[in-house]
Amino acid sequence: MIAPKWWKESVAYQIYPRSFYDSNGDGIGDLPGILQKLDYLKELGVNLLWLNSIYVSPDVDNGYDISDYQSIHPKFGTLTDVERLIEEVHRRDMRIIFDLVINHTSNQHPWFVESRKSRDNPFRDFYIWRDGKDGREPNNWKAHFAKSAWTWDEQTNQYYLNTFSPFQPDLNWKNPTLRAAVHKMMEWWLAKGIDGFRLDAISFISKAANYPDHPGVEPYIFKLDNMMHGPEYHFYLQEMNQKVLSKFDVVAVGECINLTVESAIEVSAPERKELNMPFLFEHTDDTYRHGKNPQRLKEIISRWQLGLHGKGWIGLAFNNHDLPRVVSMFGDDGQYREVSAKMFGTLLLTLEGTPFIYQGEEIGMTNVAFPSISDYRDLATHNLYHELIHEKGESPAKALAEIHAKSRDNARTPMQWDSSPQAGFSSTKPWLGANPNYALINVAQELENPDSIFYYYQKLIDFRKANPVWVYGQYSACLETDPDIISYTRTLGQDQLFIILNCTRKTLAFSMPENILVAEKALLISNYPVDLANGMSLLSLRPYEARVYGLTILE
Ligand code: ISL
Ligand code: CA
Repeated sequence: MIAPKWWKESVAYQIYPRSFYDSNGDGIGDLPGILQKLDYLKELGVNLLWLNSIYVSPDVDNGYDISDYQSIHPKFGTLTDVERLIEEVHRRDMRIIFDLVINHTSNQHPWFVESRKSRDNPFRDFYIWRDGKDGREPNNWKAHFAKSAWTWDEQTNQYYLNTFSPFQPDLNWKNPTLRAAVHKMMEWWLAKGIDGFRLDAISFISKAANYPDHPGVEPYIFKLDNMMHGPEYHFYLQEMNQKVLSKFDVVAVGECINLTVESAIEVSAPERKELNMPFLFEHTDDTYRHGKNPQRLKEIISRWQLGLHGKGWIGLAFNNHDLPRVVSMFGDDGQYREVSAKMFGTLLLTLEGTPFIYQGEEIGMTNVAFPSISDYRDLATHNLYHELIHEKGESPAKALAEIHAKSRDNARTPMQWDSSPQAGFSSTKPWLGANPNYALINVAQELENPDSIFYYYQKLIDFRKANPVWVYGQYSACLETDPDIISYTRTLGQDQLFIILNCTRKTLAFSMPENILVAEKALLISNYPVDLANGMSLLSLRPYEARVYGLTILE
């Protein structure tokens, strides 16, 4: 039996504040806007909110370059708005966690402004400074959003390390004074009453000893190995747990990139006292790189469900602010948009791990295809476009097609509230254009339709909150060799769920797994009407059909 915890039983919802709801007509979503929509979220049933970064930032990377950890960016509101929001969230029996970007800061952060002034500045050692090697950078690491992970600084004739962009210098976690400053800031936030953090890029806080080159001949190599999971990684997490997290009843969710089952257990096993859960990315990374593939998806899911049970815990998501939309990347955003949205919702909410719904997922929002690169705002998208055109020699049309499929802005277009101009998100032109399909896909419409994706999610969430087997049940794979169907049971005591999901646009026949007793079947939820009287066979699945049965195991 797994130790029960509120954060295992929660259903989480990620809010990208900039694109959620604009309350004051400046085109940018804000905290009062979130406040106005809390009842909507309460109606959906989610009870743990994660807000993307809202701190003061020059916004080179939409708030993932923080220049003041203890102030709110004026475009989002004030500290008073935050306090009000925390209070109103709690009044509705929900919890709220904030994003925390502590692998790096903005280059405008006062710590960095000081650090770069002189080699003997008291803040010098808050960042990672090195001399060059053989007339070039200290090593061949490529950054996420730049050619080199090192940036030359003329003031002191040294390079600083930046895992992401030159505007995001990495903090030097080896320095105990820096760590103490970070801990103090975290404690300040927790004392304000937030219920935890999502820790951005946390696996990068410890680098391989002495910053070794990546093997290879190219001048800059993008490989994460040496940039993360360094020797002090677990020490830093345990210290943070002991000094900060353990003093509060909060949750810490890590964005731990390149995670394996073993490393997930290391960061989330309760006895190790590090984080509560890392996010699983293997399924999203795989699909992002190789395209839809139900067979690979089910192999990944099974391996994680079996490997982690009773040993660790995981955060589950098919979408976030860095990824394309789930219906576009995993499902079908055309003819089967609604059923495929519901099918992936069923998968998300019937696995072991805390589910995170990304804003708009509950209404089946899709990727966007803006006509010009100038319509995009994301730094990584512009970098990718530049690389495709100038380094790979692609045509603008081909480059744009790739952007349509992969851009992080797919997830960042304004939330579609209704069919009025700007999707009801704002009274003015938003910071990033709305997806033109808002007239057809929007919250108002979903709330009017009893068969909508929204109400289907609501039902799944209700089940999950009321039945421990949905949260704690042991996973066992069914129909393992079927290439198109994902199927499994979850078992807790005498309660069992049987889940069967058609991951394709085809109608498929299947045979009931032997251990599932037909007579005891009870359909709890499906994304199609099941009308046996009209000759429908229980042994065939329509495109993207999803069914969840609740069974009782008789002794
Ligand atoms: O989004 C990605 C690629 O386009 C990922 O590699 C992403 O950069 C990585 O998962 C880290 O993401 C986090 O930190 C970044 C920030 O840009 C992302 O929005 C954030 O989720 C730097 O802080
Ligand atoms: Ca606003």
